[in-house]
Amino acid sequence: MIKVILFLKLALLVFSVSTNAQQISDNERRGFDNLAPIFIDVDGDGVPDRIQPRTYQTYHNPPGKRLLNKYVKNWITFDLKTSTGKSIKSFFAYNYGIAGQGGSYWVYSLVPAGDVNKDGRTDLMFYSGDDTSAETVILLNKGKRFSVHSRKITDSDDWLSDL
Ligand SMILES: [Ca+2]
Ligand SMILES: [Ca+2]
Repeated sequence: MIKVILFLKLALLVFSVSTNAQQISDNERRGFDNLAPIFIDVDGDGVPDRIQPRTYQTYHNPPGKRLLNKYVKNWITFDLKTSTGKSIKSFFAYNYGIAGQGGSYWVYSLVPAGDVNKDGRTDLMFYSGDDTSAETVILLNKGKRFSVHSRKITDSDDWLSDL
């Protein structure tokens, strides 16, 4: 009986995650040049908290080699500041491609994912995609930090048929 309940809980969890994945609407997808703040109530006090997206690059050219575009990685990260003044800098960082690469992801989104692990805290979902594939990352809200719960890569055919 316990096994059945666990299975049902798991099935519900998977269902709610995939349901959330479908809820990202076109106007929630934004280019990596759109770094306008995102407001989500992450500490559950009823007041939206401010999440500031930020992009940066890291350079890793092998010793003695010229710095080529393929050695330049593009990252996006997020800084949280709650309405009560608590902050978590760079609570999640995501490598969305390399410089000069045509095929890297070009849109992203960060939205509430509901309470995925049922601990009372709202969790987040990060989405990144282009016209061929997408990746969704569920971030568990641990209060003072966020941890990656799952990553899922889908191709666009699945994505479109889900809409
Ligand atoms: Ca809040
Ligand atoms: Ca939670």
